[in-house]
Amino acid sequence: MAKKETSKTKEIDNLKINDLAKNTESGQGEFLTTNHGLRINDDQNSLKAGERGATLLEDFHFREKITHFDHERIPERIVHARGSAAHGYFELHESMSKYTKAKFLQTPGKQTPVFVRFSTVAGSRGSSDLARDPRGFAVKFYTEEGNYDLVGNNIPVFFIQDALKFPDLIHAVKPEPHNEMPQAGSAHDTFWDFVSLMPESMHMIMWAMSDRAIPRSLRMMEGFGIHTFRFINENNKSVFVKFHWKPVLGVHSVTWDEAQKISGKDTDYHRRDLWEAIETGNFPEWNFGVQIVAEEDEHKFDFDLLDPTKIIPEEIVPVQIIGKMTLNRNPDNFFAETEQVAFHPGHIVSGIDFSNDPLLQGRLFSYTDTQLSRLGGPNFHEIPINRPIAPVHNNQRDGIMRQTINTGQSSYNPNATGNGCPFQAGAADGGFVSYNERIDARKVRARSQSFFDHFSQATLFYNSQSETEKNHIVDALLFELGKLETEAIRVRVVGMLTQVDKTLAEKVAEGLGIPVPKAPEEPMNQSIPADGDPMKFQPIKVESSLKSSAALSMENTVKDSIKTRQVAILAADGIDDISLNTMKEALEAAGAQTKIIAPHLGFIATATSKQIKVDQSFLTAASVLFDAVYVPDGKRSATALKEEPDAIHFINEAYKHCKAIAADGSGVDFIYLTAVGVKIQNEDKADKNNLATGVLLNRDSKEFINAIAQHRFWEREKRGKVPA
Ligand code: HDD
Repeated sequence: MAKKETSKTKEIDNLKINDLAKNTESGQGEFLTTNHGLRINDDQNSLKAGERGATLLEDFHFREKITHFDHERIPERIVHARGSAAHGYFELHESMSKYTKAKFLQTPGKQTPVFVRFSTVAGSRGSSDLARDPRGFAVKFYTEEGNYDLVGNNIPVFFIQDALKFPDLIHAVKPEPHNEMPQAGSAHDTFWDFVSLMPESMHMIMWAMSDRAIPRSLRMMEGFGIHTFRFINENNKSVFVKFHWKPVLGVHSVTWDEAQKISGKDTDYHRRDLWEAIETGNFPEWNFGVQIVAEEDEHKFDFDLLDPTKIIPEEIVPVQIIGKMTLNRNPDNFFAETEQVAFHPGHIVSGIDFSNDPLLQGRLFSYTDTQLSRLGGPNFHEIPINRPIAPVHNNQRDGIMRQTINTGQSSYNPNATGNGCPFQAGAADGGFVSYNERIDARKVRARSQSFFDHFSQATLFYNSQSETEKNHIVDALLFELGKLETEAIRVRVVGMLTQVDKTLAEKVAEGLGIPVPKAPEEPMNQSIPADGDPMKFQPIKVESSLKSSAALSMENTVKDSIKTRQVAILAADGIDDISLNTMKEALEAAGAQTKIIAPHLGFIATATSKQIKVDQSFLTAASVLFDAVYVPDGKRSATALKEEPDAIHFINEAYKHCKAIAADGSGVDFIYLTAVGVKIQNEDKADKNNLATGVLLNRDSKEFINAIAQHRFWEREKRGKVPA
């Protein structure tokens, strides 16, 4: 395989990596010292009063080492605690100067360093990567004008419309307070109780119950800024903008059965996948897109642009691709970088501004506030991963763990003692000026009537799904609601589903064994002011002008590549050399990664007695960790595999999860032994070697590559699964 660019090669150009270098430390070739620089002579034994005596208080090395250890942990993030991150750069391809004066969006070819952290929302730091959950997609651009953070998710809408409800949402979804269960899961009473009383969550629920909430890889999911933001140009003219990240490898997910099994087989599945892709030079890439809406068009949609439970369908406002982000370097130190990075939607640069989306407005308070307890004080901006590459000069001083040594007499403004420095910057010098939006309003605790359509886009999303995707939503709802202890919550949720789609509600009701509730007559929205008219706060029924949107279905994603796909090759002694090597080479040439899985570790001997290194045994490998499986020819090998129940299970499970399977020669005999073999011989005979089933009984690498690129053969779900 050609040697690829390594994860370290771009760092020369990356200003942020150069900046971090000031703080990196390696003990290579150095003496062990205390934190104060004294060389340590014995790090094995504490200082004692005699060999068998008590430890002496005098032992400063012992005290320093243990004290530091005792304080190594910091509070995990209140949400998004579980995450993985990487460095990279964003390259602009289309100038946005017409819309924004943000410097990093002016000149095509301009590269801006980024640090990106992906996360799940509900689970703790050590929870499984494969929880059903939205994924955080937080990007810190280190621009020459200061840090710009785009703190989004892989789902373009949110559960709630007003940030005041965020603590309620999170309390509901986190493990229940009395028994701290379940970990990293929404399938419990408090979450669905909340949802059933918050009709505005229904659109997000559709996404969260779809396979989008269980991505195949962090590299294969979209990202969204969610809120409507503003761009502002040199002439102070503003447009509304929504941000999109579109993965070059397409949007792909696993199935829920797989997700649950992966959680047991490899809790770090996504973290490992991201890390390994970067280490092997398969740098993850996303196209960056914008949807631009002229200010005068603010009210032309059948939803409110300020409502974070709504998308602007791409059919109505197309996504314009303006650049690409590439992640090409893993962090050196998880804690220093991934754990200590502090994102904030309020970190913006001139040329970008907020809208009045009430969710965004509330977020602007929360993110700095949370860092105070998480990172311990107001100087978290000095932590290397957080400090901008733009210079920082102001009159903020002191505080716990202050690093900067501010010189001079003055720390206030205006001042004469410091010659008036640091100066305020005029707009021409890049000084940030808030968009001078005209506001003429009463101070009220209220919500606009334009926010009360809670179902039309939930319906739009559901209608846009393929049949398989719809079935998976039904299954997910059945799983989640099936875990509830309180029947009344199930009934309320299904009542809500009747507002989204009648058939969906019927299928879920049937699976739960309950009658389909009538459309709810009770007031559904609980946030009714005591003196308000309840009818004013009821969801409004709106027909979406769009019946379906192709961009919402993962079926329509790009399926033209098998780059970084993991292919298991099941083998044992006696494997046929040509059958193994031709397929392996073809797959690797197409960018896939192959692993030899055999009954034991070490080496196996081919039919011509060549020694082949085994990558994993059946003990540590599992089909759920692979995208496809190949069984090469080789009589003895096939006979040995037949004796291996795990090998048989491997095939059955890969089939159950609709993955591409190929076998050659005696490998086919082995396949025939499995439940898959019985099935294809009985039912799918006509489809043998047909792409509809994705089981290829030959060694045609082209066909196999094409099959893997299809990601999954959902057709099989209709034919009935095999036991696995
Ligand atoms: Fe948030 C973290 C994304 C609403 C309060 N949020 C956090 C992270 C992401 C998001 C990706 C992790 C950042 C990282 O990797 O460090 N949050 C969102 C999105 C939202 C959203 C896409 C809705 C559109 N968040 C939201 C609201 C509030 C918060 C309404 C509070 C009013 N979020 C926080 C927080 C966190 C956070 C408590 C926890 C850790 C942190 O900020 O740094 O402040």
